[in-house]
Amino acid sequence: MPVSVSSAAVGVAAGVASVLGSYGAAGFTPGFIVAPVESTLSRLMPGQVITFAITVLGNLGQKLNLAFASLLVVGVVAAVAVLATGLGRRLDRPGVPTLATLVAVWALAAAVTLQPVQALGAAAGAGLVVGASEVSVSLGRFPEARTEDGNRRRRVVSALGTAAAASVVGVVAGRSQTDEATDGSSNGGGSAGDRTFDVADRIADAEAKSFDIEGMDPAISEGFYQVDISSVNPNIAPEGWALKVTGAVENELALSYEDIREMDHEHRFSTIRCVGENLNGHKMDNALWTGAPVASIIEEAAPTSDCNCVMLRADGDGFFEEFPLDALRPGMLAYGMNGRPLPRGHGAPVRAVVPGHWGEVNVKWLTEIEFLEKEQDGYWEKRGWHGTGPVKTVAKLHGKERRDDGRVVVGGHAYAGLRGISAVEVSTDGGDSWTEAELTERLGGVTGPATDVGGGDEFAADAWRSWRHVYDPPEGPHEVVVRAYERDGTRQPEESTGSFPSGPSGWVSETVDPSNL
Ligand SMILES: Nc1nc2c(c(=O)[nH]1)N[C@H]1C(S)=C(S)[C@@H](COP(=O)(O)O)O[C@H]1N2
Ligand SMILES: [Mo]
Repeated sequence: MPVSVSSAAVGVAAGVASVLGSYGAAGFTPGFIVAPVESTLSRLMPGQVITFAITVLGNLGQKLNLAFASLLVVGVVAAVAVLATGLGRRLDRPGVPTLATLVAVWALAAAVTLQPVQALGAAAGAGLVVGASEVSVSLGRFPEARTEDGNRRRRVVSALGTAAAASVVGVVAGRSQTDEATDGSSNGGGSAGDRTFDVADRIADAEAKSFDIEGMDPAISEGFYQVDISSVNPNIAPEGWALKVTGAVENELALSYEDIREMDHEHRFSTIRCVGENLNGHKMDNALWTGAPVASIIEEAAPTSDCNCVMLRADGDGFFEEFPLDALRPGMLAYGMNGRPLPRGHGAPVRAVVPGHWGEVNVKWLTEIEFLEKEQDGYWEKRGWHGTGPVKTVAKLHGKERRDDGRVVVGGHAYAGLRGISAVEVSTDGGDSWTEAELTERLGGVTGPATDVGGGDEFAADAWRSWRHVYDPPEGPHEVVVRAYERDGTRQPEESTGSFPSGPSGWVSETVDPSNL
């Protein structure tokens, strides 16, 4: 079937309107027609490509993937609309092209998203555009006087105009749908406002142990980073959620959200850091988590294998990670973050928080704990990463500020997982001489198993500490280097490596130019 330029233009307009119509109906949730396409693309992407994207393109890689997936959907819907219009027109009955487009695009969207009701948004977008182009030709006082060319122009112009209008409506509606799904919550910063959980004393403790330096977060991160295998996060209501405990256990369990909420709970500061981040990057953050210790669940399930390995899974996005059971034992099933319900982007309704290990084992939207007979690779390990072990030690340098008296203040957060931070040293001459930095006390107000690992009951065993150093700067740019010491006195290794495959290591070193501060 030959396709004219004008039909193709109407088709593309229908494709765009359908993607934005779908966004309008579903917002940025899995019902959005692009979501399953994007997540399938990232899942199929070869390990090397995805590693290149992470280490070289950073967050841009995922945005490109989303853009590509959107274009792909526009193209497919355009083709469907052109076909449906063509077939409909052969029947030579007004309305048939529009109806055929509506039905075909709805079927496509419903099949892709498995959300038949929200799929109406995609169908409506495409249907409106094709409908408008039909109407523009059939209406008019002297249709017989119209030329073929004029008709073509009218079809295209009305299709484009309708697509533009539908897109605006879609964007506005989609935003509010997204907000609704995300509960209006941001990413759980530490600032004031009504809190669901009684954590005011702990938040106050963290505020008191924060340094206020330009460029550096307080002790509770203001914008907790997010790393996901898919751009569009699962959207799981607590009532629809369940946790299965399966595999090599004496008692398989199925727990509802209510069950988890009825268990003993604790509030615990824990830092999470992504293995794929840059050495002085921003994918390391700290929050106060509220949840149930996982130890009692492990005990109730009674593991039968001696593999010491466990797989956590999230059905919502198909993520899974395997790591030692001993690492999970002091972990928690978190449903609160900084005193509020866990935000959708951080794994609502329940995520794992595993002390001391790289971010990837902190599985979000957790739906299954499977005890294994023997070890298996997790999602990222299948792609070449070694990101399930204990974190490496780092002292970040994010805060840089010039004081009125001309002195310079630098600062950051230091984190060594459960090995703990005992000191941070700073050099302002590229590593020739070193001074001990000021260090905040460990965050407090924590009880529970994670604190058995040194530090006593009052301290968070797995939270970062903040450092600060004030000095008289030399003239012009100079190199500031930072290095951390663990609790047992071990100094972190100087040698620097990239993040692939087992996380970045080395001393952070940044050029500071006092005249730019
Ligand atoms: N279900 C699921 N859990 C997940 C991920 C994911 O993509 N899907 N990403 C992991 C990675 S790589 C990291 S670093 C942390 C990040 O947690 P955050 O997004 O709350 O910062 O979540 C982990 N848990
Ligand atoms: Mo990560």
